[in-house]
Amino acid sequence: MTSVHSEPHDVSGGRPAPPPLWERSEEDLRAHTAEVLHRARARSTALTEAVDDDDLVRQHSKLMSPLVWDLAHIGSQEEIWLVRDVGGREPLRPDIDDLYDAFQHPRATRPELPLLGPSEARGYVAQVRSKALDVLERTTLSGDALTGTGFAFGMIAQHEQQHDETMLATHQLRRGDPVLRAPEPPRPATGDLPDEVVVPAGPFAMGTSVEPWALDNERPVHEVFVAGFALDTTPVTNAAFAAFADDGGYRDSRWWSAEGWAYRSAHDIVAPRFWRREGDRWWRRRFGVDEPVPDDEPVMHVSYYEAEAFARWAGRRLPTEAEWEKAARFDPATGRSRRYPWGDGEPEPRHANLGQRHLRPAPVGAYPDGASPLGVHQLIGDVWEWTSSDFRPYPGFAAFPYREYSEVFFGPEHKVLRGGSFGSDPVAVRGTFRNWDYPIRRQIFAGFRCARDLTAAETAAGV
Ligand code: AVJ
Ligand code: FE
Repeated sequence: MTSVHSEPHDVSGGRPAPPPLWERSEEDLRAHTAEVLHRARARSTALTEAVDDDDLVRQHSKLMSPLVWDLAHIGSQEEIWLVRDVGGREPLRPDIDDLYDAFQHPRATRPELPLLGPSEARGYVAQVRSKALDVLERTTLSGDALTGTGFAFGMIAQHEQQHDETMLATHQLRRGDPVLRAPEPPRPATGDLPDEVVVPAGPFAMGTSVEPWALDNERPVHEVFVAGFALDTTPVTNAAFAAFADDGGYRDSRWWSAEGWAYRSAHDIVAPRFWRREGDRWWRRRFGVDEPVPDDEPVMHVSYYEAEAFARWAGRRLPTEAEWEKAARFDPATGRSRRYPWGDGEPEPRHANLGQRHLRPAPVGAYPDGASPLGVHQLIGDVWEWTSSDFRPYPGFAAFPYREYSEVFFGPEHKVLRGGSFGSDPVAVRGTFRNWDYPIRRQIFAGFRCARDLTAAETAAGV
C-alpha cells in the first residue's frame, strides 16, 4: 500500500498563508519552485510504485496510456522545456522525443511502442530532474516570459501533476485489489445550506494577465457581462443523480440532446461509470473497493451528456464557464475578481479537497472555509465541473509557449471543465484554470452543478 497524502502542503494548516509568488525574493521563489517540483515527483513515484512492473506496462483501458508511458512522458517534457530550452543544455535522450510525443501516438497504440521499461523510465526521469534542478539554481527568475517568476518550472510542475491525475484515473480503471490509500475527507459541519445562490447581473473580470503560473488559455483578463442567474450552492450529489436514474432519466430521450441520446443509446449507458445496481441499492467500485454509493457526495464519472440530461430533467441547465468563474471569483464588496473563492491566499487543506489527500470527493458542505463571498461551496476541489461552454480562446489569446498545450484543442468538440478534483494538485488549479475534454468522457473525476436563469419577477425585484 502506498500513501501520498503526507505531502508538504498538507501540513500547513494553522500557519499564516505564504506571500504570493510575485512578492517573494528570488531565493524564496526558487525554493518554493523546487518544493513544488518535488511534491509532483513524490506523487508520480507513489502512483508508479504502488503496482508491479507488469501492471506498469499494461494498458488498463484503451482510454489510457500504460503508467510507464506517463512517467517517461513527464521526464521527456521536463527535458525539452527545462533542460534544453531554459537551460540550453545538451539533449539527454533526443532519440525518444517521438515516442513520448502525445501527438505522434494516440493513447490506444502506446503499449505497442518500444517504450522505456520501468527501471529505465525511473532512471531517465531522475536524471532529467537532477539536471532541471541544476538549471533552476542557475536561472534568473526575473528574465523573459518563459523564466519570469519561474513560469516554465511552474508549467512543468503543473504538467507532471496533470499526468498524475491522469495516472490516478488509470488506477481507478485498473482491476484488482486496492493499492492506494488515504484518510477519509472531512464531514460537513452542521447546518443546512440553501439549495442555490443568486449571482447578480453585471460585468466581472474573467481570466488573468497577472497570475504568474497561469497557462496561455487563462489569459488575458477581459471584462464579461453576466446576466443574473442562480447557481446550485453545491455540486449535484449521488442521491440527486440516483433520483434521475431511478426516475427513468436514462430511458427518456426528452432530457437528452440528440448527440447525447445517440451516445447513451450506442453504449447502453444506464448509470454513472463504475456504478452498478444490486437489489434496491446503487453500488460503486472506487480504487478497487466495492461500496454502496454514498448519498451526500458529489456525483462523478458522468459525461457532459449525462450532466446535461440531468439538468434538463431537473428543469435547470449547466452554467457557462463565465457564470462559473464569476460565482467563484467575483467579490460584490469590491467588484474585484479574486484568485480563489476564499480570497487570494494559496489553497490550504481547510479550503478545498485537492492534492489526492483523500481518494474521494468530500460530502457537500464539508468545506465552509472554501465558500465564495456569495456563498457558493466546493467550487474548487472534490470534482471537476462540466460547463456548457465550448473550449475557445479568450479575446487577445496568444499561444504560449507552444500551440499544442491549448490552441490545437480550441473548438466545439471539447467542453470546458472547471475547479479541479480531489485528484488535482493545488499548483494545477486556480479560479481561472480551464480544463477541457470530449463530452463523452466519463473516466475523469468530473461531476457538475446546475444553474438557472432568473425569473422576470426575480429580475424585477433585483434579487
Ligand atoms: C488540460 C488535462 C486536458 O491531460 O490532456 C497534459 C493537460 N497537456 N499534457 C491533458 C496536458 C499536455 C491536458 N488537459
Ligand atoms: Fe503531457
